[in-house]
Amino acid sequence: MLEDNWWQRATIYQIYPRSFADSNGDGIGDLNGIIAHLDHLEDLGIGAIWLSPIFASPMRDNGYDISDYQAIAPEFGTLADFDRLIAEAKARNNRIILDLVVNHSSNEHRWFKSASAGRDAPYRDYYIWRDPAPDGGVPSDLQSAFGGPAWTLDPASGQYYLHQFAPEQPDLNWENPKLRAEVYAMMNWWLDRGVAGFRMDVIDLIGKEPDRGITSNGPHLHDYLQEMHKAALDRPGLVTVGETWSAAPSDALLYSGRDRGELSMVFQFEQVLLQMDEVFGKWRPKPFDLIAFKQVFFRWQAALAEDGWNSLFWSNHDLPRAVSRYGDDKRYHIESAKMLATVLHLMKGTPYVYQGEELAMTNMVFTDMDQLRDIEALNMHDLSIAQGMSEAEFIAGANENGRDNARTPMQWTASENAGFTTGTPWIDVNPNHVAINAASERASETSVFAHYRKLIGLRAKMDVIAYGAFEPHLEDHEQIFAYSRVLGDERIVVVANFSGQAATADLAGIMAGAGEPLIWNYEPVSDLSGRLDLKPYEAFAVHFSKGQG
Ligand code: TEU
Ligand code: CA
Repeated sequence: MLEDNWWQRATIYQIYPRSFADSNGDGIGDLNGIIAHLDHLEDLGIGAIWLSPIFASPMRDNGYDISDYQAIAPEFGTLADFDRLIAEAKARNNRIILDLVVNHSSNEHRWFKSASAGRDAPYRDYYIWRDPAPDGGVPSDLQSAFGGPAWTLDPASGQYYLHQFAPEQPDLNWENPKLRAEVYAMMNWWLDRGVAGFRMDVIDLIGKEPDRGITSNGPHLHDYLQEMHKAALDRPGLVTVGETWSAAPSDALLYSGRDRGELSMVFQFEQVLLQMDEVFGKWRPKPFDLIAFKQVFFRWQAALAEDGWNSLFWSNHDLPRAVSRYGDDKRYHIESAKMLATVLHLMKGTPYVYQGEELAMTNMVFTDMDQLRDIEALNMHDLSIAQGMSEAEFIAGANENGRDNARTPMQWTASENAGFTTGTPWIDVNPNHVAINAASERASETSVFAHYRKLIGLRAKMDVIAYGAFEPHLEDHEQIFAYSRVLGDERIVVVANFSGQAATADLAGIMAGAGEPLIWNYEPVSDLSGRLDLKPYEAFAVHFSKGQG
């Protein structure tokens, strides 16, 4: 049966506001900059924009540390600018999704300032405080995601507070019903202003029970989400996507099952986690293993076939640029970027495009620690060096996987600072903007941008892409990523060479004969009747319907 939520046909675009477009020359992207570029997203066919946090914040983690949930960061603009953004987006059939960061706040939030006043302070219970261990040290050995202990001592009260990220990001206490009610009221305030929904930062962590060593997937996590749904999310047309690094497919069914009353979908990260080293994590990445990588997607597609809903993404503001990580941004830049888009956008689920991905923007080449801005990289640098990693290896790891790769400014034009700002950008612009930029991509019918636009358009009009069943092919092939989508008498076969070497695929058993070429990155292909020879990063989809083949 076909479901009919707009977000099951739409493609969502993520904007990292600080790096998207600067309208006033202070070197920092802002809301007016976004408004000025909405036509870019309209051309692409985007149905909703997820904005990384735009709220008041000391910006220790670029807005993932919020000091006022109901104010816009002054460097990004005003509430009036935001209302205009909603209206201008709506005029282009586009919607705005906000980033809800409620596992933690900033230490400069008025709640935390009040809470730190003393053990009896009115907001004390909005956060998580524990006495020191008998030896005076940290209450437990929980570690922060950015390195170091997850507890920091508040000297005034003699207690430690919990922070799963930086010390400037104290964890909120979801066991406190007053905190929960206050979050739901804040959500309703934004929804009443016209936002279409929320991306929920590390939402799998809100049920933490630090005394039992539980961080993700706490016992009350789903109770809280169901309560949140009743209090704020039960509105027609609303979309929600939870960021859940801990989720297995069985968890995704709990979050996104249609009768669960929780979320629309979650972001899952199994394909990212399997690339990480046991000790040094992403700073010492493992060699890429396509078979294991495919297995993750095939497992998720199968598990959410009847209930729940997948989100599809290669990159975001925390991950390296897709074409650099999974393609070849030197020898096969255009081909591999189109291949990646093809593979992702024809699976079942809602695709997400991270700003610049549609231009095949690449990782940066950082040569010096001074160029890095990310709090995670700066912290992990010191810790990794202390653990015996060399300076050169850390920079190499940061170049491959550091979060700043995704945060270099959007490349609008070939001119100075890529047209991002007339001032000094807060982080270096990638020098390759002279060749890779929106102006040239939009002017070409064969660009990566044109390829994304075509894929997004196909999903919007073809039921088989939005709702067709997923069938994996060639699961043990070391170079090829292939699958079918099937609905009624229709079948789309997607075949992609995920490698820089020629590859051969035998799909004769899948569907013999001629179909209609749907999309390709070398030459159109219509015939799957025999062995197929694919060029490096070649990818195409063929559409078969009744009467053909
Ligand atoms: O990310 C959650 C998270 O776990 C990441 O910090 C992840 O560990 C890291 O990127 C892997 O290298 C979310 C946001 O997306 C991220 O930008 C924030 O820094 C973080 O939460 C804290 O709010
Ligand atoms: Ca600005």
